[in-house]
Amino acid sequence: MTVTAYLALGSNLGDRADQLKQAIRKLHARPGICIKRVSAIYETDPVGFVEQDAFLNMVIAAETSLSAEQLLQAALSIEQELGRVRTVRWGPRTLDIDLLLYGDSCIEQEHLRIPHPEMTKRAFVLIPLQDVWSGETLPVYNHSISHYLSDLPQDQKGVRKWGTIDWETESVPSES
Ligand code: GSY
Repeated sequence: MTVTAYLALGSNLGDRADQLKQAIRKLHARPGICIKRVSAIYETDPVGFVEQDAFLNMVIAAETSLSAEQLLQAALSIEQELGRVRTVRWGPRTLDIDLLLYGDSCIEQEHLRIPHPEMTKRAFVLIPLQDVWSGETLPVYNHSISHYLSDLPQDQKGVRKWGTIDWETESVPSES
């Protein structure tokens, strides 16, 4: 049995676009994970700890035969493989992979909450999710992405399209 899972990727340290691309390639190379759709890349103003550089964010849809826990472990180990550096909590990071949705599951565990509890409050998640989301309402939340986006104040959006990624080839969009 396979499930479609949605993952959010973000980076604001080092070669941001290359790190996103490597993360997608590494996820796809893992047994039981097949990347189906990738959003555009968006440059986004930092949320939370605002005194840091802009992020590149994107969302990917993956078909997986892994459990949600196994998928989370794969994401965490890829963050480590790509040399995740996080100096300050909520601060700059080379790569962040968050599991947003796992089919229509609702999971409440200490280290794994699905759907991601903050996803409907973050334009840097909702806008790229729109690129790859094929359904109407979001599972468990039961409203559409545009419903949640229209609830966000304009000044919290801070999301600009930056480029697209061709993760299946060697070329990477340039940071300059
Ligand atoms: O939650 C992921 C890390 N993160 C981000 C992010 O990915 N993008 C933006 N724009 N702000 C963020 N603040 C944190 S923490």
